[in-house]
Amino acid sequence: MSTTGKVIKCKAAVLWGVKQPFSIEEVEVAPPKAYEVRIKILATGICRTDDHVYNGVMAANFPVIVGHEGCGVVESTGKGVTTVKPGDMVIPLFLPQCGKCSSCINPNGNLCVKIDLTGKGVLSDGTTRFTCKGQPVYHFSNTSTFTEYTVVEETSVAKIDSAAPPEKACLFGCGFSTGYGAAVKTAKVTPGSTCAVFGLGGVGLSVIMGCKSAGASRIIGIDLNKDKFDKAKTVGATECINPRDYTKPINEVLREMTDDSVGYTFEVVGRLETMIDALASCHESYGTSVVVGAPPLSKMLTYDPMLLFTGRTWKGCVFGGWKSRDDIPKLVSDFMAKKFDLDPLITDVLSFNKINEGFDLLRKGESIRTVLLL
Ligand code: COD
Ligand code: ZN
Ligand code: ZN
Repeated sequence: MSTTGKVIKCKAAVLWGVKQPFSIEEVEVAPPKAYEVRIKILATGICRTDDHVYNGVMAANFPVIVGHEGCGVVESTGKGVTTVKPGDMVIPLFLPQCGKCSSCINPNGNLCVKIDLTGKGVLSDGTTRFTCKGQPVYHFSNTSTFTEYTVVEETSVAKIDSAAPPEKACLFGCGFSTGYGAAVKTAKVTPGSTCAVFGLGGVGLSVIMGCKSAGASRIIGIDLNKDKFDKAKTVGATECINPRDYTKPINEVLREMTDDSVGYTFEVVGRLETMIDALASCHESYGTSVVVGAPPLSKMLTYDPMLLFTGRTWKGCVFGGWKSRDDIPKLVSDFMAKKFDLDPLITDVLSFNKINEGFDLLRKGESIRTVLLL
């Protein structure tokens, strides 16, 4: 029996308040309105940002359905939707691409104005499509993937190869694309270059994969936790160092190690100190340093402007710098063509009901990515 145009009752993991465990509830998901798409989610990754909502350090309205790294199949579409149809395999996008705003129009921009940075959690008509126990439940980051069905705007959906395996393709919704794009799209790492990556979590590992696929000759991984080194080498790091093993500042260590030839550095920790260390570690004349980690809120940085005066380039990126609807399908095609392997990033696969266990693994630092199957 077709569900088109009808309310769907299904399971979702609802966060009722800060630091309350995910509660698997029966929710009602309204049909998509005009320019909206209802998606059956098949798999979703757990990202640090979802935990930031749980901890109350990221703005959101409660109750809320979080999750923003998913893959699913279009169940139905609202009036006016032309770019996807029922049955299409899709990735919901926390960074939309409306195609009309100043970032979308400029070939070098990607920060679409439709991104929901303030956590208002409603669709463009100001309402939600989720209800639980008679109460509206808020959306998250234009996505909400911790549910069997979600509704998103057409501008927040990328149609991908229907043969892509959802339990891997979900990583294109956030972690992999963010790191890989920082290297290949934002820094534009060149063949034969030397790169240094600060922070070897899932996003840092994806940066390493990007540096490798761009043809870097040396990729140096940097982390305070040496347990991260083996995995980093598996995905392409040529060597790994721990700043705590040296008395000299890390930029001097890197200069000596590389005969002063670090072309690209990446900050993938989200700390002010490592942002400056990464900047100082790239070549003073031709080096580029990319801020990938989200900085702590309302914190200021002071730095010696001589670091830039000599010629360095300092940049940042959201979602790797990709134009989400245009570029994610191409990245998925590259994956299907075996240009890179996502398996090293997926440490755990659990059924959706075990979502709280998945978050425990993240909090203990034991997982890179946990994928939940719906
Ligand atoms: N020096 C070197 N390494 C360090 C230091 C330090 N001072 N401190 C911590 N580390 C290491 C940790 O040991 C860890 O291995 C790594 O840094 C961080 O990894 P994880 O596993 O905590 O996190 P990731 O890789 O999944 O994500 C980290 C980011 C900082 C990239 C992430 O939190 C983030 O800011 N993402 C980008 C923002 C964004 O686009 N958000 C939108 C949707 S998520
Ligand atoms: Zn994320
Ligand atoms: Zn836009």
